[in-house]
Amino acid sequence: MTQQEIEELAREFGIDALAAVPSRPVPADRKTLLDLYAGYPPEFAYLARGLEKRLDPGLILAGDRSVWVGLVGYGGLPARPDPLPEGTAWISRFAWCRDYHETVGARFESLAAALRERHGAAARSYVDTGSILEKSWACRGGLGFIGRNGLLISSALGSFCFIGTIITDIEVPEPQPVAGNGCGSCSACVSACPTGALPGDGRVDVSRCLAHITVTSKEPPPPDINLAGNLFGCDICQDACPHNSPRRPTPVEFLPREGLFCPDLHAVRGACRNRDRFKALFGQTPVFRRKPERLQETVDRLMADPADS
Ligand code: B12
Ligand code: SF4
Ligand code: SF4
Repeated sequence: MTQQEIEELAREFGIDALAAVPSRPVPADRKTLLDLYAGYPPEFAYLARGLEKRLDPGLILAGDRSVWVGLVGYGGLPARPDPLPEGTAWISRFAWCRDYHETVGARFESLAAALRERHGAAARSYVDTGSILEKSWACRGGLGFIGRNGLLISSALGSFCFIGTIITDIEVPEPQPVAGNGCGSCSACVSACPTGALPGDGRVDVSRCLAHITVTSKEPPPPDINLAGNLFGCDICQDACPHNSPRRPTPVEFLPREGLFCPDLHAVRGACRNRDRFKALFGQTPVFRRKPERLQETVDRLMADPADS
């Protein structure tokens, strides 16, 4: 498979950047990763359980020859108002539209199906759904670098991009060398993070990260953590990043759904108490996967404590 053929496939399936990398175990230190995961909250115990597969895609697909990794940009507009309008909160860009596991997942699955049908290949696709170190493969594919905010940053798309992967038995050549760290002397995300969750070396202190506290945590938001107006997810360390400036336009399918751009907290609280309204407001978005009681705990905190906004 040539680079040109790979680029044509990306265009055909609506993937903004695509690389194919010869598959081999990830050269990460097993103990370092286990130590890292040991510091994560219990909701992430599955990361350590799947460690062997994360380090070696051959354990997912026997006979694997390459990992295809691609990016789909979701833009940076509209910008977050500063300050947020009174009585409203912020829903993260990835969550204010239809769930990317479905929309972006469908593109990678269609590409995997094409590899199976046209090339007789074995191919399995994932978008945040498998035991695979997605950012690491994107780096190896030369699609970007890991910033101090812990995210994959592409020169063309910034960090507002989803990552998808396909493990397959197609043989490919080695891609161009990986781009180096492009943070230079910047540390804007580290200073902007409202909870001090970024030590500045690419790691994230997950128990302090609002993306965990408002999306995956099964506990109410800790009283000592400033929610900074975030109802679901957090974009602050990405909004601060010069690689996301000037802001890229947002493709139509990733624009905020009605009622989800700076939603009114009273409306959200009402929806948390009524299943039909919850479905009408959040159905098919990532927010719908959150238990209404959990979301309401965040709403209550945001309404009770203006310092959180
Ligand atoms: C668990 C998880 C989280 C957790 C923990 C995040 C973390 N940093 O570990 C929480 C809930 C906090 C989270 C938050 C968010 N997440 Co998340 N998350 C994941 C998930 C499911 C697994 C990540 C993981 O395994 N982490 C553990 C570490 C060890 O693995 P790793 O980060 O991949 O690390 C490897 C490389 O990064 C590399 N590496 C690490 N540091 C450095 C430093 C340098 C200099 C270099 C060269 C390499 C390097 O080495 C590691 C081992 O190989 C991935 C999907 C996936 N399967 O990968 C999405 C994913 C990382 N999340 C994503 C998103 C969008 C987010 C949020 C932006 C959502 C939001 N707006 O609220 C936030 C961002 C918070 C932040 N600043 O990172 C996207 C990121 C896209 C991108 N451009 O990078 C992913 C890839 C999902 C997807 N398919 O699009 N997430
Ligand atoms: S997502 Fe928010 S809380 Fe998490 S590291 Fe970035 S700025 Fe900090
Ligand atoms: S804000 Fe600065 S330090 Fe943080 S990821 Fe972007 S370039 Fe790197």
